[in-house]
Amino acid sequence: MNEAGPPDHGTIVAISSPPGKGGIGVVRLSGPRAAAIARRLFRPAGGDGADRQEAPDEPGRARFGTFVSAAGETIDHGYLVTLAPPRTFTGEETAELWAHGSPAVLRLLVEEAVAGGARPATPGEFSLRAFLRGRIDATQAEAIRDLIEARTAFQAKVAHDQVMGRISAAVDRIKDRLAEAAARLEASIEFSEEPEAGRFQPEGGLVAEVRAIRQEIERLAGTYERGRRVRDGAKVALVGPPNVGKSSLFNRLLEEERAIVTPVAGTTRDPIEETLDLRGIPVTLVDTAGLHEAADEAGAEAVRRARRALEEADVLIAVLDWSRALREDERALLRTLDPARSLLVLNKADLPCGLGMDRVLYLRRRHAALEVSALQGEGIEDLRGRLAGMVCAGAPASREEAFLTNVRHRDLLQRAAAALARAESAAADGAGEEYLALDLREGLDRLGEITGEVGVEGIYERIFKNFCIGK
Ligand SMILES: Nc1nc2c(ncn2[C@@H]2O[C@H](COP(=O)(O)OP(=O)(O)O)[C@@H](O)[C@H]2O)c(=O)[nH]1
Ligand SMILES: [Mg+2]
Repeated sequence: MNEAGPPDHGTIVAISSPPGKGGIGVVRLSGPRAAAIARRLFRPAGGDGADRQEAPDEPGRARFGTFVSAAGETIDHGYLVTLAPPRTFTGEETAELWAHGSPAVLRLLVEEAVAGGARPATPGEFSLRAFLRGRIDATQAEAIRDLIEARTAFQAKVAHDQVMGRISAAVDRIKDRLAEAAARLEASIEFSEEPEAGRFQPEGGLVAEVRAIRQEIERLAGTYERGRRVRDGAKVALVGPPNVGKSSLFNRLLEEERAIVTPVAGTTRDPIEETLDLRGIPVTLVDTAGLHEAADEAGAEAVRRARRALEEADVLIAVLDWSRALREDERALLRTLDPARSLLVLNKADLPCGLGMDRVLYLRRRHAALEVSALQGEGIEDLRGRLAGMVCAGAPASREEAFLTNVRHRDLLQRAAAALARAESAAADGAGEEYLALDLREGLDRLGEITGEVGVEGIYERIFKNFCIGK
């Protein structure tokens, strides 16, 4: 393996459809012999096979036939699609075998392709090749992974915008502007002997231009704070003593019977997680065991896990029982609630109030408590709205604006901005233009790293290695 990734330019093969069974499964080959290897595994229908050489498959057209082993045994039937370079995903000759989605069949096809001269692909190797051949840049490769891993339709749309080059376009605009400033500066250094060297300076002066570019970089980097929610989603944990209706509420919010609801206290041992789509943000809802005194070892472990879930949560939904008076441990829970990241819910509002109206008024005022009935569904839409307001606060609501969802991009932008800030303060200190030029180049390099045109060494390790095989 060289520093950029796998070394050879041979033909690679992998199952590109998801693991497991399905109606259709796809084995993909890429490389100089992709079509030749695939054709040897394929007998087009409607011929005895003798005319295969005379009737080559047309690039981009699916051809129906049977897949056969080197020994001549039929494996399955399906389609062969060959694609001619350079207009393929990898930029190389590509062949796809569409068979039935049987893991055994697909594995057999891969083995036959390997016997025919292909090599099993490493994780992310198709994407790496696409990158190395300039078909996609690093941000687009990363976005493909995000697209595949999207849990909500909004996430998928945002990722697709990035696959289509939205982040690269935003970065390239800034980079072009910085490259021009750097080129002007370098020209003015080169011709510094000439009386008119200053004519290379941008209008308004170099420092003002560098500052404006830095601010643009910082603005783009700042969108990450909002964009990360779209990509990472949020974790919301239900907390409260046993039997107040946490699991019932969990099911209500998910509109399905997932958590086990029982009238016996302390049945939810493991935190149970499910994902909820709240205005496009994937919200992982966690139902915890009650934070009660553990009666046995398993109960103690459940409480520990519940505590951990609470620490990791972005938002807590604290649940109390409307139908009875507060207990001491519940008062203690109320004292620990951080209003910025918690919602207080008074459940069982279908029953007569046992909390006492004074207490209810106080909880409404102090904690903006919400009365709901998990059993009958009252107040659930309000709760959903309040939760969405909290979880989605600040997250972009539309895909119209470009925003970052990838921390690698944010970090490189911050490093580029830091380099420009150094240039600005060097200029203020009267440093020579050569120093400024170095800082501007440094800024350009960091921007170039975002799309992957700079720093190709080790890019396989940093970006592609974590992809799955077949991608
Ligand atoms: N009347 C009424 N009973 C409820 C409500 N929510 C839950 N319960 C009942 O309270 C008991 C405990 O509920 P569960 O969801 O298991 O509570 P958890 O221990 O906090 O998870 C069950 O018998 C539920 O049917 C509600 O809104 N109204
Ligand atoms: Mg429960």
